[in-house]
Amino acid sequence: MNETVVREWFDRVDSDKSGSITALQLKRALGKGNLEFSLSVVEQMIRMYDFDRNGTMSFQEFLALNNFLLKVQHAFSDLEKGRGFLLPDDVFQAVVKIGFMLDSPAFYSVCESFDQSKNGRFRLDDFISLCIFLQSARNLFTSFDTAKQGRVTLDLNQFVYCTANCRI
Ligand SMILES: [Ca+2]
Repeated sequence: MNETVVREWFDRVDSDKSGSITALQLKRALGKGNLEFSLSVVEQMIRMYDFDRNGTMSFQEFLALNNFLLKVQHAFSDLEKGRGFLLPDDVFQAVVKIGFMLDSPAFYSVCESFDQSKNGRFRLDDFISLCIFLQSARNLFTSFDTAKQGRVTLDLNQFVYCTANCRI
């Protein structure tokens, strides 16, 4: 998708022509593309790339979000094999493709929490929600891992802050 196409989409979603997209506008637009997310998932999407932290998406911020969503959608389509859903093993391969290396306990807990219908089948919106969670967790982790050692020490307040920010 080139920038002009994204610009046109952005302008359509920005129905009140304010120059930025709100969570509700984005939720409606994704719903038209058959992607149904709860408002809290859409808010989390915005938080990931809301660089100026004003709660809405400017076009530049939206470009970054769009790149992430495209990467996630490609990983999904590479592995769904025409079924329209991924099985847990496919989800594992797909998240590796996107750049997340998780061990089994971490991977299976994430799978369990995003398997909305509890049948081991991940549709595109489940998979996107799962990836949004992982990306948000990584962003938060990175913000605490200031020494870049792949390890952080948190006190209870920081731990509560992290879990509250990742909950979707
Ligand atoms: Ca913003």
